[in-house]
Amino acid sequence: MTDLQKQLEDSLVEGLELIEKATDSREVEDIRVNLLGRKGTISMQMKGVGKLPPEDRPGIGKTANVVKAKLTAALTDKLSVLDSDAAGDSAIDMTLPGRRRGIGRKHPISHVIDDAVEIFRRMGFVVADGPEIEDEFHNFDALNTPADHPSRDIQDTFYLNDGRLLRTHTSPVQIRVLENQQPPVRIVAPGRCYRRDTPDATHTMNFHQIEGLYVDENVSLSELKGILLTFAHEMFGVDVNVRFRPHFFPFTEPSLEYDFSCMNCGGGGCAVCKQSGWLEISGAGMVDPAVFEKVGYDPEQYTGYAFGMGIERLAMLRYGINDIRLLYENDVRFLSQF
Ligand code: 2NL
Repeated sequence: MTDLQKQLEDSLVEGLELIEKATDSREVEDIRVNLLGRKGTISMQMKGVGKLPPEDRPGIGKTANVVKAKLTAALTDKLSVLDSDAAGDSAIDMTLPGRRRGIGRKHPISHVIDDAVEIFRRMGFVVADGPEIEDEFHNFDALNTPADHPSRDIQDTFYLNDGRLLRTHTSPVQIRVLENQQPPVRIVAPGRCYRRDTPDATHTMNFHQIEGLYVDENVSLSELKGILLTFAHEMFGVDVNVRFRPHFFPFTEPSLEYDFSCMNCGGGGCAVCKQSGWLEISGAGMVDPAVFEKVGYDPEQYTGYAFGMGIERLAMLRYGINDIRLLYENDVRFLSQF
């Protein structure tokens, strides 16, 4: 081995050692210049090639190329190791402002349900809950709804293949409570209901209802009116009045529909109440004795009132929403207003 060959190989070993110990990219660059630069160790050593006998020259050239290639590879590897270490540090820029996370808020339907429940809770009602998939007995039969009643039609109710159905109101929740509890019963049942409607500005195939029920000895219709009037005052303000109109439901007798005086115009007539001064809210009545018999209550001993309310209807009146479908599109620009 020639002296030059030994010098080149020593330079390689020393160079690799230096590269290994380098701690930043500037140091690596200095090592590169010192070894491989125009005036670097390897270049200077190669100047001696010309003085060698011609037969030794190709071997030295080969060694020099191998040494250069190994050093270059070691320099590149070191730089990429230092780079990825540095990336780990610079990913945390302590001077950047924090990223603000959007704060979610209650859906207007949940808002109205929570407020309605709280109002009824203060009047002594307890919340009851039950399944959304129901059987015909709890959704229809126990509510004295005849087998040929139009609401049972497949055009109006979603049936499952096994004969069960998606509840069309929350009344079955109340039926289940009556089956399992003795009077006095004073409950509200808020929840999701399903009906086969064609969606438009006032209908969706699923909607929310809150129903109330009070059963005891000597419960009267005038108490129902007081409860609904108090609810109207708490939900819409003390100027709102309530009126009853006669109606028919299979599960109540007598049955009625009730209206709130228009909170938009104070009852004088406007576009919201279609100039009538009144807004139809929902139905109510005294529980039909046939319902008491279905759940094993003595209809001679007990009376009770029941009422329903559409949550979406209340939300639309409260927030001035003119299309029910807005409540189901989950457009953040809409939802962030509540
Ligand atoms: C409506 C308004 C109503 C009831 C719901 C009810 C519940 C039981 C017994 C008797 Cl367990 N009635 N609920 C009563 C009247 C009206 O909802 O317009 N429904 C068609």
